[in-house]
Amino acid sequence: MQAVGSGLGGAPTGPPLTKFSMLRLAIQKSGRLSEDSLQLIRECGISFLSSSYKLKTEATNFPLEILFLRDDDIPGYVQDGVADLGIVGQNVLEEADGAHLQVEALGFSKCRLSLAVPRGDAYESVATLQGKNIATSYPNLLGRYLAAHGVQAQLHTISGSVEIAPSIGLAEAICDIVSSGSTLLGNGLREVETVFRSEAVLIAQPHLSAEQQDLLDQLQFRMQAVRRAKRSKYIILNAPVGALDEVRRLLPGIKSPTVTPLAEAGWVSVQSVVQEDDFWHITSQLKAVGAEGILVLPIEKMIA
Ligand code: PRT
Ligand code: ZN
Repeated sequence: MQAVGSGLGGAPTGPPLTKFSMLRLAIQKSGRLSEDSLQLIRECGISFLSSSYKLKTEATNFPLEILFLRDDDIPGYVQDGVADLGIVGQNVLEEADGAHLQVEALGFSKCRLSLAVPRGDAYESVATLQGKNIATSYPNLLGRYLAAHGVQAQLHTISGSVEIAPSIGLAEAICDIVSSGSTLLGNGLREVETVFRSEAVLIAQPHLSAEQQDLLDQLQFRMQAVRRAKRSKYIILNAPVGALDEVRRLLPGIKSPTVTPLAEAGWVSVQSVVQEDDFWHITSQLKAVGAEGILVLPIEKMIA
């Protein structure tokens, strides 16, 4: 057992915490969501004792208890109020008819639920699947998708290794989670339709007390600050004074960039924030207007 987490130092805090109330957060015990879920909690400045064999743990500096469960059980536990909050894939949530529980998309574990057919098979549109056998672990999501497209098919619900169903003669098509696409490729399958796009989401039980709602607001405030920071970079550069208007246009920052004169006459240092997605595009334009010594730093937390 070891102490993990960064403590409250440096974490965004927001309004003061309400006392005498607590939230129970269910996360996946072991699987694709586990590490990113724990990481997010740590990045929110919440410390807790972690061990690989425990089923629950308590945060040491926030009124939060963490339950470790199978992901499929999380929507039900939250719906019933056994857990107040959960982190789960939208695919699992939607399959369990729990979409109304979602409070926040978390931006990790992005994947898609897709239909796939053997690479050599003819496929024109979803209508090609009329009357076919389709293997899936997501009969509800797939059933709704096919109904919306007016297609009737026989769905075979299996819980794992869905991708081998066509090669063993169980089905002519499959519907499964795809991320890189290499599993489909390795099994001679071709992705033909995206049924549902998914990412990890925070869910909450419908009957939180006012105090618990306060705590959830605190938690969301921190999660949003962490996500905003991840999407942004801090940028520092030197530019000739004559290029300043152009640099300011490229780097508007949150309010406006910080501009300070350099010891060398005719030059300024500019500090600002750029979005990760725009970074390379903007950097090449900055160089083109004469910027030099461009430094880019990660941002830990970003409060709007
Ligand atoms: O034991 P427990 O029930 O808790 O876990 P699990 O085995 O049911 O779930 P797990 O850990 O595999 O996945 C948890 C969640 O991660 C899923 O519900 C999705 O929201 C998300 N996720 C993201 C994925 C993938 N990426 C993913 N690639 N879930 C599954 N896969 C599998 C997919 O089923 C297929 O077998 O990976 C394979 C495809 O991957 P690529 O990269 O080859 O396309
Ligand atoms: Zn599962």
